[in-house]
Amino acid sequence: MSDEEDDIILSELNDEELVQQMFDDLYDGLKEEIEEAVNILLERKWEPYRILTEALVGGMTIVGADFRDGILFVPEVLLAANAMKGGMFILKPLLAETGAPRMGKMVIGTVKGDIHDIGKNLVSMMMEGAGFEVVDLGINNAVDAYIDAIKAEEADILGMSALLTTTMPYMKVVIDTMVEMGIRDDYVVLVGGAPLNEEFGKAIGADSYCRDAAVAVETAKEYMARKHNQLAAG
Ligand code: B1M
Repeated sequence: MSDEEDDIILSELNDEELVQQMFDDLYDGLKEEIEEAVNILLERKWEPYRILTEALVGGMTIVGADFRDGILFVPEVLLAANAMKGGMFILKPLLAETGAPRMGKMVIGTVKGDIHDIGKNLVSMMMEGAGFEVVDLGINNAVDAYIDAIKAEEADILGMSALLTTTMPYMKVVIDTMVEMGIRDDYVVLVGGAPLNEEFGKAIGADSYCRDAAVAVETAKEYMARKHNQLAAG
């Protein structure tokens, strides 16, 4: 870091400059600076969701592009991810504070062979914020972990996340196993992750592909509304 950067006082930047600085700090993996900036934006009455999407996810998009292009490498991206998590940790209780009524229960996890968890964590946070109960299985989940959890937790929804083209086919293994066990239709299966798309979601037999955390929340709400209507009608 240069001396010039050392001198930056985050609270003296205007909102636009501060978000730009957060992009730089996220890129450099500066967790404390990210946490300070998140707190400053909160003091400035930014909505937690706006901070999450505009500043943190925005910054991570830049990191992702340079990782793809071979400008950044795994250790640097890990630091960036750690800084992002610092910011998310502050926002999590605030996103969950909306006081929404309990909407339903979701079990979510990243699939076997895959250790990416930022997107999944974001989905969990947003779902909790919307009033869903979320059981987060973490990363690297084999089929048994998913099946055991949805049964034990009596979940309404199974959410799966995959960030690698090599791990996304594993979602089909889980869904096929549910079909074989005769329990597929007992759950709504939502899938997401950067390499997926609508077509893939359909091809593997998921109920819906969710482009981002906000879409996951809306989709989950729609399915729960349908379920409640069916129960009311039946
Ligand atoms: Co990885 N990585 N990574 N990585 N990494 C990607 C995914 C990659 C696209 C980078 C690139 O080349 N451009 C690339 C995959 C290429 C491919 O498969 N085609 C890649 C690679 C290759 C790898 C390694 C193989 C690198 C290596 O070792 N040589 C390795 C694999 C390790 C493994 O999993 N076995 C690896 C490792 C890592 C780190 C550990 C360094 C770190 C992860 C840290 C962590 O997660 N704790 C990392 C990171 C951070 C990334 C990028 C840069 C960022 C991912 C991220 O957090 N995005 C990523 C590049 C990219 O995606 N542009 C990349 C921010 C997050 C908010 O978005 O996860 O997409 P996302 O989640 C979104 C939506 O997708 C959706 O909602 C979220 C919020 O809006 N969503 C869901 C996600 N899951 C959902 C589940 C749902 C619903 C919606 O369920 C209902």
